[in-house]
Amino acid sequence: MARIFSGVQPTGNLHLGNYLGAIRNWVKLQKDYPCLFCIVDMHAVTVSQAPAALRHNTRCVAASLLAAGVESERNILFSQSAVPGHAQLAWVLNCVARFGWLSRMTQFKEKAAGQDRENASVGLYAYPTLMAADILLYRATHVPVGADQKQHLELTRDIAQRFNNIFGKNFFPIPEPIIVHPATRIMSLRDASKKMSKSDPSDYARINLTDDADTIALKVRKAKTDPAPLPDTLTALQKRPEAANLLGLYATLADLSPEEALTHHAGRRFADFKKDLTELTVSVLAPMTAEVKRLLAAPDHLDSILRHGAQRADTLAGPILAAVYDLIGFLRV
Ligand code: AQP
Repeated sequence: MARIFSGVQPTGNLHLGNYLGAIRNWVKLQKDYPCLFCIVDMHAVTVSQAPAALRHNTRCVAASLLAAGVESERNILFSQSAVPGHAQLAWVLNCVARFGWLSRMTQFKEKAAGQDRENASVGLYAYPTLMAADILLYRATHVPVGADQKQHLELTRDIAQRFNNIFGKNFFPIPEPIIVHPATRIMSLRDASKKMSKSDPSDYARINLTDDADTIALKVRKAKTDPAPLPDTLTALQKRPEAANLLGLYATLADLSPEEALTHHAGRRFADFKKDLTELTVSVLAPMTAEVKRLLAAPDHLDSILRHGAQRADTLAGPILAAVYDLIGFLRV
């Protein structure tokens, strides 16, 4: 049976990049497949998080997912640390994965490169085996992934394969990626060489799903651009990363191809184009922002949705984890 697992880290407010690159797609996928939507707080703590902020961000992410259209009754919405099976299976998979495999993971190298490598957490290094556990704990068959997670999903496939070879043929399905189109990668509004990110120290680098219309207008107005008007060919646009990012953002929000968006806006000055971009962004986000506010005002209700989701996830995971324990020889008394 097909089953999708998707995760998002509660490392901050969800932003337009998360929405357009991932969540909008999840909302479509939930119509055709049973889905687990997991707020991966255990992944978040692989880099340091302030405890109160982590709790707040977990509720914020839950509210944003619901406001974006994730249906918590049809699917399962929960936080990772509420289901112990993630940590339990991760340990087993740590022992199945090979040290050399993890050493080749480029995301660890990139993330650890920004800090003193000796000081990076062991959790950051082992992040991919926890991700493998997230997926395999539910025998998920499909995982929507952006380019940055492709290598981790490959590793999950290798781990599943090795487990199957050692302990039991075809126990884990080998999960398939659902590749997100690279054009939906939204870059920082301050530096188009970096992706829009929750943990960017500058709030002007991103548009949050909780930003009001004035804040969105200000951020778009301040978004880095160059002095020339928008060009009339995609080739010319590609040479101007900031312009390409804003046009790409417009195209994605309007459900147009970059070519179509360029046909509408070629030759326009940024001052004018940015007004249209603001209007479009506000029209897409305003209903979500209002719903996020409403949900965050009732944290008990949000918590009960997450609690119910965790119970359902735990019910699915229990027999799979028990079978893993039997296969590897843990005596269960
Ligand atoms: N800028 C982006 N454009 C398109 N898609 C994006 N995603 C993230 N940023 C962009 C997609 O959102 C999903 C959830 O991401 P995540 O929270 O698990 O982790 P991330 O990719 O590390 O996101 P951030 O915002 O950059 O968080 P931090 O700053 O904590 O690292 C994923 O499917 C991701 O591809």
